[in-house]
Amino acid sequence: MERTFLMVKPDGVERSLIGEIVSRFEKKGFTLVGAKMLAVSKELAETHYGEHKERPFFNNLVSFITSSPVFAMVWEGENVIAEARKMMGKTNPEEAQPGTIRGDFGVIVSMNIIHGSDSSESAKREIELFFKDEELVSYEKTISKWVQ
Ligand code: RTP
Ligand code: MG
Repeated sequence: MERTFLMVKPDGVERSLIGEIVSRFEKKGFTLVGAKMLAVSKELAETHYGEHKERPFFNNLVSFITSSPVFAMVWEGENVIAEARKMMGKTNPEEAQPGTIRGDFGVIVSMNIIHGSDSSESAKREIELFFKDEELVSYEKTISKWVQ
């Protein structure tokens, strides 16, 4: 089953949007297999966003992501990488559609609430960067069939 790495960024944490965001992915039917609060170090931020090293916004991006804690998650499900990106909306909240996380809650591109892996290679790399194997669980939803 496919897995992706999602992260509520410092603005989402400070604005108390963790529950809202987790809820959207739960209701969609995806399975949460790992989650934690953490303060991202400068080194971790630079590695995570390494692909943007030469971009003019890189330093701002690193200082923003290290400015306050984040909520890191691993979600599992059918086509979850692409679906989560759809649910997040476009990078720039000004262009993100209503109904998407960035469209509903984001204001500016430098503070756009949530990160999500953009490919299976990124997902694998980012999950390994943020989580140890023993921090992730694997399970089937066997109880819910008795209560629905
Ligand atoms: P993310 O990696 O955070 O999930 O966002 P993304 O894939 O939608 O966008 P990406 O191109 O990977 O950019 C990473 C983050 O850099 C910031 N950014 N600022 N000032 C700008 O023009 C600009 N462009 C990108 C955004 O915060 C974006 O999420
Ligand atoms: Mg990206």
